[in-house]
Amino acid sequence: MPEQSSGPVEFTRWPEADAASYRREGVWAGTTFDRVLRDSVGRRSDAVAVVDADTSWTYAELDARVDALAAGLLDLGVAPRQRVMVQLPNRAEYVATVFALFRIDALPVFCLPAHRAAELTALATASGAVAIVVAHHHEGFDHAALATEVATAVPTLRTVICIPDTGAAAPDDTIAFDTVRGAAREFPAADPSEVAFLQLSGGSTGIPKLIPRTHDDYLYSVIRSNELCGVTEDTVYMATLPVSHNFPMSSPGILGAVAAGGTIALTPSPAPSTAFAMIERARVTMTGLVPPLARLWTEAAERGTAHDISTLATVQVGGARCPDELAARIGPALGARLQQVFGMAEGLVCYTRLDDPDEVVNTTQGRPMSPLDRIRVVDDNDSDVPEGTEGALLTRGPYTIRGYYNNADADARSFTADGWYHTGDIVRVDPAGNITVCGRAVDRINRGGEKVSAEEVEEHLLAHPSIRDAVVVAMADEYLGERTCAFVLAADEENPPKTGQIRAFVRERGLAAWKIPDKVQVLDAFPETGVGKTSRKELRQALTVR
Ligand code: OOB
Repeated sequence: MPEQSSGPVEFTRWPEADAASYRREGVWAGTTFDRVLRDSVGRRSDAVAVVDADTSWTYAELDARVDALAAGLLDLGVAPRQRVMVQLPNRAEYVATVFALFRIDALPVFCLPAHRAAELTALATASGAVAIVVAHHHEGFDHAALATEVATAVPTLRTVICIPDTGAAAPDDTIAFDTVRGAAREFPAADPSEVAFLQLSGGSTGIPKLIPRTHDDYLYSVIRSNELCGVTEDTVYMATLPVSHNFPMSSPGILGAVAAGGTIALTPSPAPSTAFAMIERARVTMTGLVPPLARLWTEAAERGTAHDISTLATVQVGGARCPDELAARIGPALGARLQQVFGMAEGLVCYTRLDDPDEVVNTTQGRPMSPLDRIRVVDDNDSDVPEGTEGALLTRGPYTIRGYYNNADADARSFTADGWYHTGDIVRVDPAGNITVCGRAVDRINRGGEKVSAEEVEEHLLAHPSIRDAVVVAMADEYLGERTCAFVLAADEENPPKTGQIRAFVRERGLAAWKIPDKVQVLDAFPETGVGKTSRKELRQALTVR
């Protein structure tokens, strides 16, 4: 069903009684992202709001850019409540674009620079986006060409806005980012209880799931994160991970920095050499990393760095399980306090507290940030397990969604009738309430924080004419935690497909690089469970016993 490109954005609301109590208790503060920015501009106009590799803007400068860009977007025909895909790398224009969309009450759709044709086409179609904002080349890839191709395929997507390469013109069929400027005017006010943007799900199914987040619910998570992480106007938060991820976006992330009137720094690359230089230049106090990156930084710092990274006070690690051995090394190596973050784009975010004992910080993933978060740990029959026992984590609360965007099938799988979200994670909770993530219940592979849906990759493999069946499973990996292995059955056993060809085939279908199977193995048959289903468990085990 093609999604309308304008009109109200439907979503599953919280039950009225819950919403009323969240408002009464001031948890949902009734403000918007635009007002949060305007407040910080009012208080901190001359303070530095955004720094990247070659830019530094004060709050007043950011505000002026947001004003001009917002007006320019309206002049281009982007209307309130319409969706606009943002596929920009970590650079200052990212911040201006997202806040300009908030200012005109349009909804950013947070895409990642690694997304390719398959993902962007699916996201454009599912969101009904009318425009996409890209930077021409990033890491050697032509994003303008890709965006133009996707716009040709998806009828609603009519405008490609492109930041040209330095010194070059914007390519044909795109609108140069800098020309999207309009005269100041009154902008439509957003409703705090409505959807502010569409976030992407880590996903365990073939179809991308879009996550509708309201101003009220998301701002609560940002403000509460700020309190808990000690974010103030002196904080310089550096987005090291791709900033569209929920983690650097809001936990407390760049939005936390803006809400506190602090500074956002954006590093063009997470590699220690580049990132450490940025820490020194912007006097970064806080950042968030996935475990493989935390290992790279830790090892680099242990070897010794010429850069002064002594301003770094808090280093967060999340997105995937941080090995205890690594956790113990991060703080001493980087000269900062470690904070583990276990969160999900659907809502719930858990933190270790800055004053927790080392034992808790180094071995658990913390506890929910809000006293209003509710969690349950259940067995296969959805019955609560005894405290301290492993089980599947369910959650519900003031900033956890009650349904995906326009996706009844996914809702039926992921939410109980009374609104609990099935996180797909297997956890254990200790008597103090701290959560340890032990594994996952769904077919999702966590490749160093980047999630891979087994089903999504299997669907692409099955499109190969020489493949009769395919199963994608996780294989343990020292560095990334997990990598992907695809087991396939040949359509013609005399003529099995070559494994290299299969990987090239998946890449050519336009999948993000992190989803290309790390390993492909052709089998004669799949092991089966007692009821004749393919046994993923046995396939996973086959990988570990070698
Ligand atoms: C974050 O969000 P998503 O939506 O990309 O992925 C959520 C999933 C969780 O369900 C869990 O399986 C895994 O990522 N995860 C962790 C973890 N943090 C996330 N598994 C073990 N240990 C951790 N610390 O990844 C995300 C969103 C907000 C803040 C931080 C991470």
